[in-house]
Amino acid sequence: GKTITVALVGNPNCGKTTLFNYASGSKERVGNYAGVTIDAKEARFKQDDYTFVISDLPGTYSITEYSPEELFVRNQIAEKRPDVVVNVVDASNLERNLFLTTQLIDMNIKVVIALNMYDELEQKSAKLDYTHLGEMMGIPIVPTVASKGKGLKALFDRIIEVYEERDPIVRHIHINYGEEIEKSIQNIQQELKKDDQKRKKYSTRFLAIKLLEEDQHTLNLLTDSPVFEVVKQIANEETARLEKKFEDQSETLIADAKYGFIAGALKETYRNGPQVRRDQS
Ligand code: GDP
Ligand code: K
Ligand code: MG
Repeated sequence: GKTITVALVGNPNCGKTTLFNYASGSKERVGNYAGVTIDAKEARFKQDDYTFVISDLPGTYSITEYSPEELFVRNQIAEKRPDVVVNVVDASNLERNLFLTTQLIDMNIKVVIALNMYDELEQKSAKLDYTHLGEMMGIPIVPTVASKGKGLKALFDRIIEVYEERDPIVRHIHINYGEEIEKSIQNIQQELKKDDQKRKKYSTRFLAIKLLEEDQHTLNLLTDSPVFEVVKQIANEETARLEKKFEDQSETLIADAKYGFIAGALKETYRNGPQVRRDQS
């Protein structure tokens, strides 16, 4: 059979390690990464004809470059290139968890969302049309309760579908950053695309967005590129243009657009449960 490499990515405390242990039958206790060398725990297991090599990555709210954990996770995704990234999302904290998802969307990689803590959503009697939310993001969403092993068979079945490029939900969407930011992205991307090696290895849209965020790590990735000097200059010009026009940091503008996308998607798909009055309990 085939081997599929899978990386678990998500915020701290969303249930990654629980899912990892349950799926792989691992008895190993994976504690917090605080104070410990940052690494990825790896395990292997079979489902049907497939062997999964699954890794449990440190929890992060974002994949920028502000902490060693974030950089580690980013490199695991962008350089190690797992076949499928499982974005573990805490269903009881959607808005915050989906921020990381918007960054994965920019990276244009194969993603499946494990909508974990689904029991907590049900307890609140909240309603989420996760099929529609998945359609809007181009990412299949599978509800799971990792602590009870619920939904995990369905999750790995879905990973196979995505890996084999048979999943009808999967499509590459662009988060719309608004006319001006899109113009800037395009100008940078146009130049980046002249570098065949980089365009094969990375999503040029992701690189362009990161450059607009003045991300040093991305600049470092490009120092060996024949278009480096030109790209750097265009990125500086575009960043300055946006910051002047909107009187805000370009990184903030991009984050605002991401939260706008999430708010719009949840407005269409999420309904809060009825408020419970405290004095009744
Ligand atoms: P990680 O930081 O993402 O690795 O999260 P952990 O796997 O350490 O889980 C954090 C906590 O959430 C633990 O107490 C788990 O037992 C609990 N947990 C994990 N999955 C679920 C779930 O689906 N539902 C509920 N209610 N709790 C869960
Ligand atoms: K929790
Ligand atoms: Mg963990």
